[in-house]
Amino acid sequence: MMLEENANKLVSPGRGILAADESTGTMSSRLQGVGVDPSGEARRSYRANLFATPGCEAAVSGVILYDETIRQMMDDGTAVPDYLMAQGILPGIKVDTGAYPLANHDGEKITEGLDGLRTRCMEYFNLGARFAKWRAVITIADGTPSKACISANAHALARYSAICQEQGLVPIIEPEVLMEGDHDAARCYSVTAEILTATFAACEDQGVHIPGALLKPNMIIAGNDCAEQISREEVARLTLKCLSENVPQNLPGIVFLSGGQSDEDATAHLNLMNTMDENPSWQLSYSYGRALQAAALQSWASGTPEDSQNAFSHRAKMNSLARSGDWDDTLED
Ligand code: 5MM
Repeated sequence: MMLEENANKLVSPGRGILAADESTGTMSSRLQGVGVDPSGEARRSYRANLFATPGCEAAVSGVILYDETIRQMMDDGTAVPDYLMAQGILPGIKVDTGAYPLANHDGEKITEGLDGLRTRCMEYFNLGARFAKWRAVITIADGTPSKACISANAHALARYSAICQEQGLVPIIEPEVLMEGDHDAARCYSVTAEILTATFAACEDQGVHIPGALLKPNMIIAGNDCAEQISREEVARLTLKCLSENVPQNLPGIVFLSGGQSDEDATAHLNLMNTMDENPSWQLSYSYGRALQAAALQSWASGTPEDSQNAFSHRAKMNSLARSGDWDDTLED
């Protein structure tokens, strides 16, 4: 079955996903952050250079694109999804339309985009997409997340997944528990367990075919403002424990988000999980945005296009090694 085949391709050994699906507002502010004037052409040329990195297909199985990018061209006029496909990289597409305030629940968000999703998926499939992504945002604070936020987002993730599969797209299910806040790792654990349980229960209700889907979760980490940070080993151990308790065994793979971790932390955590004895049934891989692009973006602004490709190539290689537990920090020098 094509869904299962593509899901397994995305988590094939030594490879992972590049999340390059920043919406126009986010990508523009990232470019402005390094001193580059944002425009459609600025976003295109930065990303086209990234995708053209020589040899990156060894570490990149798929790229998540944004609506603007899936319609853009590489420098030589080849359509971006056609170029990626020719390199053996599956094109993906972000299909949610963003996270908006959840009515009656201050500070909480619901991800929108279900209206018209079937039609948009048909168009994206015809443009070359073979997988999709939808991100739910869960904020930890006093009294949140609410039951309403958990159940509404879980329901939307499941509805999205069912529609994508119907249209031949592998859904990446991304329920992100944010790192912002002063909560400890135990609270991150319990909230992550709660959203994962609710999401997979909703997926079962909607008839989602789990062997044809991937999960993109956060790791178990104390909030940015928490005084008690935990070690890399603890992050890896707790993350695996939480996933083992709350994720179906027949899911082909887990592709983590980096969520604002440093580049090296994101790599080290993944590496540690891939060296642990627990031996989970799913592949453990990456779908990093910032942790794969931060250095490349900086070099795009301050160096040559080749410098940017070298920076991306290095991070991609480090994370590729982390897939088999073969990374260590001496390789970063
Ligand atoms: C790449 O950024 C994605 C889209 O973000 P916006 O809709 O806010 O512009 C985002 O969903 C991303 O794919 C995930 O958060 C993972 O990226 P990180 O940087 O957390 O690894």
